Amino acid sequence: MKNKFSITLLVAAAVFCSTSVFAQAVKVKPVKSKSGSTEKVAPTPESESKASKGSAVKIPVVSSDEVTDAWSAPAIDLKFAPLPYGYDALEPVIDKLTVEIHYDRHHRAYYNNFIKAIGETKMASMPIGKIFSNIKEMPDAVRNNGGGYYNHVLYWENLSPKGGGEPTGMLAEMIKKQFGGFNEFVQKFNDAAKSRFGSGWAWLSVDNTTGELFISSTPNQDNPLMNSADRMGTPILALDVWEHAYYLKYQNKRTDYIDGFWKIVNWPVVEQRYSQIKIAK
Ligand code: MN3
Repeated sequence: MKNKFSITLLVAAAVFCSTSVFAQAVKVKPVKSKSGSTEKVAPTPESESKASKGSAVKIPVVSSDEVTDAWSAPAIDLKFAPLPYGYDALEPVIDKLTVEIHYDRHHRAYYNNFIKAIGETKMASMPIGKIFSNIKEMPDAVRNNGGGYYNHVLYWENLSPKGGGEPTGMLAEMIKKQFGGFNEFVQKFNDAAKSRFGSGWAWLSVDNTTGELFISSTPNQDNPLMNSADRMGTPILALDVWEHAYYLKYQNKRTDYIDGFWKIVNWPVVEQRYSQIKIAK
């Protein structure tokens, strides 16, 4: 069994490292299984179908303080990754100028200010997930800029000009099991995104203690990894509902932007994140 899980883990790591622009930029080390460790990765759709088609869906449990291995580096070593596509690639859902300003000015500023805020402090050597899980004790500059940096990496990565449609495999099964179906899930996510007052984010995450999927929204640049969150978890789908994400094209019509979002969601990336989440036995 141990070998099987090791293989699953290495395959998942290889897929992740070969497809993630962020992972390439940061030069993430492949995931290694620790001797005697009880941690495992959630089964991939492939391994699941090979193992026991039609068997009960197991709920993965996330180990605390873990984001993904892409984020395990000391925070000071994290890089500002290239955008995974051109500025105009998400048109007509998100226009070229919005993507350019959002990525090259807003996102870049969060990154620069985050690195500036943690430099010469003990936070520099901490993984960003560890900083987030203690965020209530950290300075506001770290909370706002660290969140702003991390959240946007997830957001750009979970969008694609070839996106849309529905998830498959384990994630699709879990969405059906927990929300009743894909359409019900979208409705609930939209409600969270539309009802967030002011600036913030909507999320699909995996609960840190129960392993269940859950939908939430956070204010400002907070995220579900932060110990300030109403419910903590590891986010696998991010939607930015700050006005800077949509105002040039949609003005006050946040609802239209949210409806368009589903046409460009990169489900393979979201599924990959889900499969990478570690199980604490
Ligand atoms: Mn933004």
